[in-house]
Amino acid sequence: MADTVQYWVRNFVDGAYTEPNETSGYDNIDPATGATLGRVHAADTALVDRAVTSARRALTSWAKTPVAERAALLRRAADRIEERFEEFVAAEVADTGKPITQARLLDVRRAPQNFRSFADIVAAAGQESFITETGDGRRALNYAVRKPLGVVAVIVPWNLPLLLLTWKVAPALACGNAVVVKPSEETPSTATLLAEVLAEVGLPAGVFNVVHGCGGVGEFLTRHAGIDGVTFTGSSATGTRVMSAVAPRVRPVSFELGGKNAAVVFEDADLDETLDGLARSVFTNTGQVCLCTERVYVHRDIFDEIANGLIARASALTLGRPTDDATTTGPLISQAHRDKVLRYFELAEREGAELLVGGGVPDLGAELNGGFWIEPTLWTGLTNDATTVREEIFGPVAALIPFSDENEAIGLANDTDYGLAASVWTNDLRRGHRVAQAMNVGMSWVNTWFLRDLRSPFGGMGLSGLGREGGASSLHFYTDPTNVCVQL
Ligand code: 6OD
Repeated sequence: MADTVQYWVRNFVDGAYTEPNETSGYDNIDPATGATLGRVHAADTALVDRAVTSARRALTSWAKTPVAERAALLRRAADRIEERFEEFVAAEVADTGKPITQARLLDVRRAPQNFRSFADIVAAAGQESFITETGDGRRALNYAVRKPLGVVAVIVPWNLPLLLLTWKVAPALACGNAVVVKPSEETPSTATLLAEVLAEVGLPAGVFNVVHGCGGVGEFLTRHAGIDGVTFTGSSATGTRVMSAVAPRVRPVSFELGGKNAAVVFEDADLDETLDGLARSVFTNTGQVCLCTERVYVHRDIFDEIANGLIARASALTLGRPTDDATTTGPLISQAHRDKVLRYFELAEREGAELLVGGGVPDLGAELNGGFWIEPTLWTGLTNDATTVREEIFGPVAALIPFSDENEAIGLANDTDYGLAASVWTNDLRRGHRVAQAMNVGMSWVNTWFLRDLRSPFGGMGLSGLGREGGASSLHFYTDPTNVCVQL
C-alpha cells in the first residue's frame, strides 16, 4: 500500500466534489504500514457554511418528495453499493487497516442492508391516532403528522465508518431530511464514495453533503444555526462537547457513545460456543467496536477453562496484511490510539494484572512494523476498582474476573458508569432472560454478541449515550411531530 498513488479525498457539497486546496489538506495514513495513502481536503468554515446552506435549500423539496419515491431511491442506492462493493471494501480496508474478510462480511455488507431496511421501515410506518372523549360530551380526533427534523449533522467515527454512516444517513434521508456528514478525519474515503453513489442514483444536489476535517470542523458544524439536530457516534468526551454546542439552540441529539461492556459467563454455558462468542466479542475489529467486551465475569467453577480457551483463541488470531484473506486481526487506527492503549497496558501491570497473553507490540516484519499493531491481550488479577476495568480502552483486551453467584455477577457487571451492551452465556433459559434483563445497558445479548435486527432500538445508558436509533426509534429521532386535534 505504501506505493499507492497520491490522491485527494474531496469534500462533496451541493451535488459536486469541491476542488482541493493545496494548503488545507492533511495526510490519510495507512494504519497497517504507517505510510501515507493520499491527501484529504479539509473543509474550512466557509465550505461547511456552504454545505449547510445547500442542505437547507435542498431540504424544501426533498422533504415533500413522496415517501415511496424516497424509499425507491434508498433501494437504488443499496443496489449501486452492491455493484461497487469491492471499491467500498478497498477504500474501507485502506483507511482502517481492517481485514478484508471483515470489511466484506460486516462493514460494507451492512451498507445496503441499512438502506433497504430503512426503505422498508419508512414505507410501512403508520401514524398514531386517538379518538378522544373529554367526559363533557365532546369528542375529537387526535393524530400526529411527522415532519422531517430538517438539516441533520451526521458525525461518525473511524471504527466502522461506512456501517455507521449508512446506519444514520439511510433513516435520515428516508424521513425527508437533508444531511451534512462529517466522517472521522482518519477514515474519509467511504463517505466520499457514498456521495458519488447517491448522486448516481438520483439524490437531488444538496441533500447529502460531506465535509472533511478534524474536531474544529465538527465543532463549527454542530454550532451552526442551520443545523436542526445532530446524530453522533463516538467517544463520551466528544459527545458532551456536541451536547454543549447545540444547547444554546436547544437542538435534539442522538448519541451512541463509549462502552465498558461486560460478558457474564455461567458454569452451565456451552464451553466451545461461549469461547468462540467471547473471543469474537473481545477481538473483532481489534477491539475497536463500541460493543466489544472488555470485562469478562466468569463463574469460579469454570474460570480456568474459560481463561485457557480464550488464551488459545487469542493466540490463534492472525495479524497480517489486511488484504490477505487469512488475516483475522488488523492494527489499531493510529499511532495516538496505540499510545493510549499501551498506556493502559502499563497501568494494568501497576494495578496488579497478571498477563495471560499479549501485552505488547508484535514484530510483523519490515513491511508492517511501521503500522499501529498491538497484541491481543488478556488479564486476570484485576478487580472492579482498577482504572483499567473502569475506563474504556477500545483495543483487543479484556480483564477476566471470577464470581460466585448470579447476584454477585449482576452487581459486578452493572458497577460501571457506562451502559451500552452486555452478553450473558448460559444454558439456563430462565437465568438467561433474568440476567439479560437485569443488565443496565441498551443491548443485552444471550449466548451471542452483535447479532443485529435493524428494527430493534439501539443505543446506550449512562455515559454510553442518549436516545435510541433503529426501526421506529430512528423514525422518531429523524422526525418532529405536529399533533392535530379535530373536534368531531
Ligand atoms: O450495528 C449497528 O447498527 C451499530 N450502530 C453498531 C455500532 C457499533 C459501534 O462501534
